Amino acid sequence: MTFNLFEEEESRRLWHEPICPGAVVLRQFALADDALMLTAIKKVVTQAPFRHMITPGGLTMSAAMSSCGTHGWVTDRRGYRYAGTDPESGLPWPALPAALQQLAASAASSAGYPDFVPDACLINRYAVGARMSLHQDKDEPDLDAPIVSVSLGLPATFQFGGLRREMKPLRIPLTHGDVVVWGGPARLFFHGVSPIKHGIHPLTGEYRINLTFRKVT
Ligand code: MD3
Ligand code: FE
Repeated sequence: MTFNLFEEEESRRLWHEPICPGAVVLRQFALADDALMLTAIKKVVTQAPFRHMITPGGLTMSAAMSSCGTHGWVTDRRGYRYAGTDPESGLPWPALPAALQQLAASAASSAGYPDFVPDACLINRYAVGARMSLHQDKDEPDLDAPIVSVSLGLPATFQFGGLRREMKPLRIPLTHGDVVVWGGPARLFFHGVSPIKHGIHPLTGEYRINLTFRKVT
């Protein structure tokens, strides 16, 4: 048997970090596929460009968003919902790239959700200073399905609370290539993203990109 120091080093760079029952960070799970994912996203956003949506309360979101898959998440003065077409174009959302769907399914499987098949991906783009305030993700009909999130580009501090908004959130650093799987008891926990600090990432420049894979149908 050959003893490959480099291989051992490579495997040591990827590890599971449980946050609480139902939530686990898979550090650098997506790192090897970073360029592939960014290329796929670039193609999606030529068809469904990033846009700053308006909340029902009339505020413009600081993160720009797009979606791919059977449904996209949209918000406007009428409320939040999943929609089968992009309201900007009236066209169906771009297809969910198979390589991205497979990566999300394999992350979920590695976290104990072997049957997760996402059908939608929400793409969030954060410029320096952009944030996301504490919220719950509860627009998906099947709350037994987890959500898989992939962080790319500039680092972020993720805020992870509990079932009630008042619970003081944990602060979890997420960097390029980190994947988080949220399911079970953590699925409805409040969460948010602190304002992105300035920096330049070699692949994304002055942005953080977050992908969330969801089962919407
Ligand atoms: C915990 N996005 O798109 S991903 C969102 O970094 C969203 O862009 C953040 O919150 C971002 O809705 C956080 C991590 C995440 C996603 C869904 C969750 C954490 C979650 C659902 C339940 C609990
Ligand atoms: Fe969320």
